[in-house]
Amino acid sequence: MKKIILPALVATAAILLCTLFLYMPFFMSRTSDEPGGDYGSKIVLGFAQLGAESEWRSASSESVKRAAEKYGIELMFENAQQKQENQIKAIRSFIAHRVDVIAFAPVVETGWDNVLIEAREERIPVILVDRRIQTEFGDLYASFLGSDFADEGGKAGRWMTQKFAGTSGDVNIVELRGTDGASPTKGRGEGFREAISSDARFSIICSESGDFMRSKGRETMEGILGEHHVPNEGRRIDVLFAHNDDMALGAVETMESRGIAPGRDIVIISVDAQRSALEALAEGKLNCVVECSPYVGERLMELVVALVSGDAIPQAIFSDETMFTEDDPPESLPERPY
Ligand code: GZL
Repeated sequence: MKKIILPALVATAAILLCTLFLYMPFFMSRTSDEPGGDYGSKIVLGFAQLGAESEWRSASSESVKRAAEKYGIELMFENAQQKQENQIKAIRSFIAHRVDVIAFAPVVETGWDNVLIEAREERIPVILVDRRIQTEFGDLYASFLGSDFADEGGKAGRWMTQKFAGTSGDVNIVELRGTDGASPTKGRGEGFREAISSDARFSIICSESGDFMRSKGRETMEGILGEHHVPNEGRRIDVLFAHNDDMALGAVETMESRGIAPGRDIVIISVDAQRSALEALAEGKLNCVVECSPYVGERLMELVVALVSGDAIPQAIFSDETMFTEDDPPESLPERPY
């Protein structure tokens, strides 16, 4: 009897094992038809945010966190307080944790090759969010998801030339730059200069960095006004171009403290179009606000899922953006979700 049962048991076990190995990939698969579906084991995304320097940055972080929740993706989130060494440390910790994908907003363009080569060697794909990097290697990141900064600067410059069309005399411009070495600072500055280059009346008489921060925008504008805006001595600022809302609103505070009417005595153009800037636009304190969208969280999660599923993704994805001006009725300005 034993001679029959034992071989039958062994044969049954062998058939079961073969079946299990045959269907194993289906049990291990992470893909799911719907976002937030059950991927089997959760996808883990490491996100190295650059800081919390502005209203825009806070909205960007909120967008990523909400989207990770919605897509059922486990998020390891680090805030680098605007220090590159902290972002590099965070990326290294993600590599050590063997996350599925790394995403980060590079605080500056250079100095990323070594840590991204480490990620490549561990075969962990990287997505650049918001800001770009300079590298001679063509395979250090899978995609860039963000804005066309030169186009944003160009929109600001073209609006200004239209604003002063039909007037005569020089137009003195001061610029509050973002963080030096950051891709939005470079792009917006270049785009703005290109747009105004055809008319010699326009000159940028002063450019200083406010590091995308409201406090630094306020402090920096104090010095600029003291040196360049003394109308009874013939020194006048006609336009402020601020690379983001927070610096523009800091400058507005300084102007008001000195009896200068922002948006009337000095035309003010800013970039981001976050809630506070749209409110200031409606109050007539800003004249033009170019949109830069921070709400890329869901798009990012779609890219993460695609990468983990082995699907190809685009090299670069740009946000659709517009511009709001003093001519827009306040009630037409968009609500910001956060
Ligand atoms: C632009 C982003 C900039 C915002 C600022 O994509 O990197 O950084 O314009 C933010 O508000 O600080």
